[in-house]
Amino acid sequence: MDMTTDTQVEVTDGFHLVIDALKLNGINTIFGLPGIPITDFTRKAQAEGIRVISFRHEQNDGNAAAIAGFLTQRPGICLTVSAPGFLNGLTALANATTNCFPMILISGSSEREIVDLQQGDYEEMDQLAIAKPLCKAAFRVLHAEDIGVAVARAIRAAVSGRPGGVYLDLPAKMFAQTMDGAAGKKSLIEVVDPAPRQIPSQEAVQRALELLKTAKRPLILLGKGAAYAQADANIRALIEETGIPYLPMSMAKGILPDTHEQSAAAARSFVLPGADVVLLIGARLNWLRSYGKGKTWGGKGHKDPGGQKFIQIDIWPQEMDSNVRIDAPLVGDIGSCVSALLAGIGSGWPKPPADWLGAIAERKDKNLAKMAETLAKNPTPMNFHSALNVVRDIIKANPDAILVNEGANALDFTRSIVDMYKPRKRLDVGTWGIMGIGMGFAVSAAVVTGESVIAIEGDSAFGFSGMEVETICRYNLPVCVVVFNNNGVYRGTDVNPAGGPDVAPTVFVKDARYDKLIEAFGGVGMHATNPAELRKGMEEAIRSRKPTLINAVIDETAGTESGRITSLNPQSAKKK
Ligand code: ADP
Ligand code: TZD
Repeated sequence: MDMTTDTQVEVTDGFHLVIDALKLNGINTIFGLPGIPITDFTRKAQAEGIRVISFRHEQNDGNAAAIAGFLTQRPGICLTVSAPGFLNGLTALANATTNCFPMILISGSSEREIVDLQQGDYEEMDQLAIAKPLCKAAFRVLHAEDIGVAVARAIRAAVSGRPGGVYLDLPAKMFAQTMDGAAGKKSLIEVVDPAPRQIPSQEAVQRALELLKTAKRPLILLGKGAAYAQADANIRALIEETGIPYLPMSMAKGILPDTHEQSAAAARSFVLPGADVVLLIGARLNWLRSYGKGKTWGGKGHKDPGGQKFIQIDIWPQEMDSNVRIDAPLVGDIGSCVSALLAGIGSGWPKPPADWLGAIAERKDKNLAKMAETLAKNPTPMNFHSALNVVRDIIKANPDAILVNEGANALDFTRSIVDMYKPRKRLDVGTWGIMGIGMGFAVSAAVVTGESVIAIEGDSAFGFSGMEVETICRYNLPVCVVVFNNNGVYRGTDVNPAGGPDVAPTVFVKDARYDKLIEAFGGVGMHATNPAELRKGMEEAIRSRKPTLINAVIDETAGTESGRITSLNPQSAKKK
């Protein structure tokens, strides 16, 4: 707050009211990138004790904000300049909304009068209209006295119900508006109970329990909503007390340790078609689960249901029946729903039939033995498996470390090979399979949790946010980036079908040295051509907590096009 010299009446302004409103609501970090009209805002925020983490591209601070929201259940804040900066941040806002991560994109904007008359202001754009279809809610504040309400609404919209992205438009003029300090203070709102519990109805709980009781081959599917909900102990109790096998989706890995005997992850293709009753906890039946039907689920044709009955726990009522019939919808927050189920099962709940559990165990043992054999090989050049065998050991020895992961093969193999031991430790490309989250997530995870971060990156994936290694060095974050370098998108072996001097569209510069990038900013670069070198580099990075980038040379012929989702590539009908 400033004191005016002439009247000695305390006045405040738009800058300070936004800062005070955020602080009042426990928001103490902003991920941003300065410029007109928000440069002074970043300075003032820092002066007022907010941690301002400044990035090199807004998509990355947007991703940082989104994952901060996932990790903390508080909206992560991304701050950008107008038009181009706003648009750069928008991908992250849309991705956060798609993934149900709470974040608020705050962008400065140009003068309303000029924008609306389209008179060509500096960075002119009707940002509010553009943001609206890509997020849960969008608000603009024209008067400083409305900041308190706007920030409160933005916070509520981001974290209540199904979490998601919110856009807050702050025109340049508004920052400088002044008002009486006491009135300004009074105008701020400390949000009470921003994400109210949503208790499921007793009938819905009863219906779910009755269906679960009839199951001969039950299965529980945990999604990233379950990780977000932070109901870890109750979810574990539900699984252990019912004895039902479970499958974790990618970012739900670690809610229970992946080595848990009830994990059916190594028997996924057996349990999905085999199950007769499936309990979904914070997981949608979207493309990642083959829409709950088709051959994956034991259906005859690709649109036929497999005959399972579904119980679905979700906070968003409209999620029910989005792909197949949900026989027992359980609408509410996961914490409340799971504890209601726990109360209902009591102590004498019968374990699932032994033949179901036995068949799963048999499948698991077989697949795990096969995997162990593959991991034990030590081919030259190093491939995904031999490299990931190292990462697997490192995470086992450092279960608190956070694993960020993107790429195609680099993603799919890591997900299936590297066991997670604790909740919310695996952060990845999520629902869209988006590339570019890597360094934003890594910076955020390190800043928010203080833990070591290991980012396993395909070389293509890394390129989307690679410049943020400077940010990692600048803030001296304990991040170890491992670039799985196989010379291209997917693989490095394509050739130009026309035979000209250009390389194929999926091919990069051969034998690039990504490790040199981080050295430019004072970080530690390493070059690893075999598992022993990779192990040494990763161990050293974890020990020293120094910003590190390891260029891990991977066989350029390893992997497949698009990893596990090759079949999603459309096929040309025309034969050449
Ligand atoms: P995954 O990709 O891991 O399967 P999804 O992103 O598809 O997970 O699903 C997450 C689901 O969790 C969304 O439908 C969302 O509405 C739901 N969800 C998020 N938070 C909660 C919560 N606290 N309580 C109940 N449901 C939640
Ligand atoms: N652009 C964006 C924003 N997201 C995407 N998912 C893609 C493009 C397409 N894409 C994938 O789906 S994976 C991938 C791209 C470009 C990179 C795969 O190559 P990689 O990993 O080097 O990162 P692997 O391990 O070599 O397969």
